[in-house]
This record gives sequence, C-alpha cells and structure tokens, in this order.
Amino acid sequence: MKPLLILLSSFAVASLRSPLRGSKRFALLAVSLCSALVSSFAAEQRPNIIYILADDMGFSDIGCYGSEIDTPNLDALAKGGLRFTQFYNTARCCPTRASLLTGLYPHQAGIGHMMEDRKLEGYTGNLNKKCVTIAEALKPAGYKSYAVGKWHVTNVTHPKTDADKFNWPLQRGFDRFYGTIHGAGSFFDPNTLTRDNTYISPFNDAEYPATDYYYTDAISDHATRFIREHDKAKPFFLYVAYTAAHWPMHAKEKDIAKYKGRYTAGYEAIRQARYGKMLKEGVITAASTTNWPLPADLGEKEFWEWDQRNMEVFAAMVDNMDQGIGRIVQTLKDAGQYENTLICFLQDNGGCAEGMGRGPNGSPRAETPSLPPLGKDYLQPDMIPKQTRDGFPVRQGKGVMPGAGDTYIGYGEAWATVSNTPFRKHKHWVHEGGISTPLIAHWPAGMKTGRPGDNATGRLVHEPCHLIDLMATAVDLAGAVYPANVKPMEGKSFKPLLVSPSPSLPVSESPRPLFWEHEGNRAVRVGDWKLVSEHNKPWELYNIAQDRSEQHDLSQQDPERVKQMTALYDAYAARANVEPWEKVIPKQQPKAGKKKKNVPTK
Ligand SMILES: [Ca+2]
Repeated sequence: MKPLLILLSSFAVASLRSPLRGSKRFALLAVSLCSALVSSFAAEQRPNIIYILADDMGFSDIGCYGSEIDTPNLDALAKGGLRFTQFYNTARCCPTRASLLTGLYPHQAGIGHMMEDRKLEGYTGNLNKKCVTIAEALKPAGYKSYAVGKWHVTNVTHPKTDADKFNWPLQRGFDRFYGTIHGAGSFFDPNTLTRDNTYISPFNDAEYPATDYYYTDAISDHATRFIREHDKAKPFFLYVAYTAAHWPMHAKEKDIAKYKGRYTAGYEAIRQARYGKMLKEGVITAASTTNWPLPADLGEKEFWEWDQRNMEVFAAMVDNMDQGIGRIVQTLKDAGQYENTLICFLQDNGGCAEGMGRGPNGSPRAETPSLPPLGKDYLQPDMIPKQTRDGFPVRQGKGVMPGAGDTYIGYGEAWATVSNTPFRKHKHWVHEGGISTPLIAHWPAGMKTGRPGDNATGRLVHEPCHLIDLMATAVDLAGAVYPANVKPMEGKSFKPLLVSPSPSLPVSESPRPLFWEHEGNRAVRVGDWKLVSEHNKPWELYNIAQDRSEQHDLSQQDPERVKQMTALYDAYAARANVEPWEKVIPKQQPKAGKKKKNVPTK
C-alpha cells in the first residue's frame, strides 16, 4: 500500500496548492483519488508468475500429454489452463536454464554448452553480464523473486571452493534460494545443496529437519514455504527447477510400489499406448507416427525385470514431483493467490538416452555397510556419491535394482525413446525428440474473459513457441521495463495466447525463425518447415505439420528452401556467438554428447 499512500499524499498536496477553491478543489481531489486508486488497483492486479521446470523428461511423460504415469495435478492445471503442443527447449540442462532465465539463446547468455569455461564468448559456463535474469528484470517493477531447485548456470560449484559466487541466484536477482548449484546428484544426498549463499547438509539443517530426506520433496516444500512467507503487498516470481526425472533413478519406495508391474507389456506396447492417448488428447496429429523401430540392441531379456524397475522408478520420480506441484497449488489457494498466479510447467530437454550406470553387471547390496559412516555435517561433494551416509558403497551396472540411495542408474535408450513418443532422437539432439516439451499454462484470473461461449480453458495452442518467450511473457505481465543496456530479448510474449479465446493467435504476424545449436547439432524452424542436422552430417528438411516424427527428408526435393534456411541459420550462428563444435571442444578431447557407458556427462 506504500505507493498508494505516496500517490495520495502527492495528489492531496497538489490539490491544496491549487488556486482552485471550495467544490472545485474537492472535485480535483476526488479525481486524483480515483486515479490513484485505479493505478494502485492495476498494480495489484499484476499476476504472480511461477515457472516450473522438470528435468530429462520426454514429450509424452505426463498424463495429459499421453503418459500412463499418474500426474493428476498437472492434468488439472491443463484442464483449467492451456496446453502448448509445439513448445521448444534447447535439448540440454544448462543451455535451457540459461535461455529460460534470460530470454536469450543460450550462446548469447554465455552458456552455449555446459558449465566448462571454453574461453569463447558463447561458452563461458556462466551467465554473462550482457543479459539479465527474469528476477533482475522484474525487480524494478516491484516483484520479489524466489528460486528453488537446480541452478546449473555457473561453474562455481565445489563446496570447498571460496570462489566468488557472482553468478549464484542471489547475485542474479533472486531474494531467496534453496537448491543445488550443480546439475545432477543423489536425490537422497545431493551435492552442492545450498540455502541462499551457503552450502548446507540436508542432515543438519535446522530450517528443514528431515528424517527421510528426498530432494524432490525438499524442492516442493521450499516452494510452498516461499509462497507462505511472501509479503502479499508485492507480486512474486517463483522459479521451481526440479531435478526429477534426471538420473539417477532414485525414488521413495512408497511411490515406486504404485508402479510395480505397470511396464510388463514392454517398450513397444507402452509406446503404442502413449501414441494412442496422445492422438486422443490432441497433442499430436496422426501425421506423427511410431511406424519406425525402437533401437535394435535393447530389451535384453535377462535384464528385463531390471529395466522394468528402471521405468517404475522413473514413473515414481515424476509422480512425486506431481504430488509436490499439487502442494504448491494448494498453498496458493490457502494464501488466496491461486486465481491471479500464472503457473507454467515445462521440461528442459527430451528423454535421456545416456548410459549412466548401465555397464557390466553390478553387485548386489552387501548385508552390512563396508565403509565408515559420514557425519551429519558432511557436505556431499560428488555428483555420484561414493557411499551412502550409513556406509554402503554406491553401486552401478546392469541388474542393480535402482531406487535407493546406494544405486546410481539411468533408465536408458529404450525408455528414453518411449518418453519421446513419437519423436526421433533424445536429449543432446535437436530433432523433435530432443527439443519438444509440454508447456502447461494456467492463470484463472487472466484466462477468464467472461464472454459468452468462451472456450478459454482446456484449449490446445499449436503456435510454435520457445524458452526465449518466457522472459518476454514475464516482462509483459509484470509491466516491467526491459533494460536497454543488455542484449535485447529474443522472444515474444505469449500473453495474447493466454487471454484470447481464439484457438490460435499468432505471436507474430509472420512466422518467425527459431534456432538451435548444441554440440554441433543444428536446426532452424520457420513456420511448418524445419531444417535440422546432426553434427557433421548433411541438412535434413522436414515439413513439421505433415511429418513431426521427421521420417521423410525433403532436402533433395527442395534445395532452394534448404539454401534459404541455411542462410538464415548461418546468419543466426554469426550473430549469436555460435562456434563450430570442433573449435569449442578440440578433437583430442572426448565429446560430451557422445554416448558412453558408465561415464557421467551431467
Ligand atoms: Ca536436463
């Protein structure tokens, strides 16, 4: 109410100083009061904004996009909001977070690859000073900002370092933070766990005492805490970056138990069931197809029980995240903030086919711990812990049943392909399987137009949109002024798509180009056309409206379009700090994108 009081005082002073007398002065004061009230009312109508990001999940992994995994809370948001069918990320953890937070393409923000400093402007492993985060952009407009979960846009990550934390959440505009600075780790003992600017141990945390610590729960609980403790006089921006369902496959037994036996039908049957549900939901058209084989070297029969367990745990991780999102929604309702909060849910890249922990046969758990226990104050330094706190060695390899904290396994290429139904490729690649994400947007106060016959909720939006649009949308809704002294934001506000009852309203008058580059994999999309290539392979051309599964390469039939779109891509690469992959990582070094067994690539 402070701004209102200031406004009222200034108007009152102005009217007293006015040469007008009596009723005229009263009329001026009344008009002034009305304007002040209107402007204050307008300010208070600005919505809270919550962006929820999930990790390493495919396009079909939540219920309202085709999954058999139970996600009732996300499904309810979709029913009361909108689902975008062609929303895009950047194919990988770090660049997606850089792009989401800044509204730029990742290389422009300094994170064209991961956290390593490659001594190139587009590849510094830190957000640069030529960008602002959404929190920084919204602060002058009066927003409070909170971040929870995975940060992963800095290379200052080791608990023992006293390096400058210049690029941590509180130094990039957020008022409070709870989460991990690094990009992956144990869900039962996460590395780089941090509150505000201080590393903490989850087992000695007076603010969040936990007997059965699980990171996804901790993220949900801190999101609800920040909402509860927020001063309602101001609007807020909350960024919730879950690590579910990134490897390792870690979940609570009670959540896993629910999925026991749900995957006995096998990879292909689950893929077909998802495809059918996706068609029914309308999130794909029949122009997409699963009429192409799953990877041939999969489904080793002797490990089938083990690989079912991998997917059961993956499902449990998603389920637990959805339960947490339900608690966030309930907290908003309890706080009277539900109606005027925009909630967006999306995923950072497609399903992950990396072979984490899937090497030669692993060992069964020993009956007794073989290592000295770790103290409650111990700050876990490792992405892959060597042992549990109570002294059991962490195990990897085929046959090691995942779920508990002494295992560290990924769910592998077959399930990742099922996750990405019906699209090609995975995390790392910029074919549709790598870059397609659901986007659910839910904002009751903004979407209720009140016009008769409106079908404003439960709609599908088919406009191609991208992470870069999340900054533009936040700035638009907040009434913020985007600073002039940093790189202009690349995206467009999708507010018109949220508030219009029209089934499809273009964000821009003409189709705008969207661009991707990751580890030499490249793509550009203009309207229905997409030009895409794997690293050091020829361009492929697809009509996405007719062939989103990218099965029919039209590059030979339409060389003129290939030429035009290549020129667009080249101009983008030149202006956006994109370098040839060989220059980023010289050939003698291992390529992070190349599949390796048992080697972490974050
Ligand atoms: Ca990821």
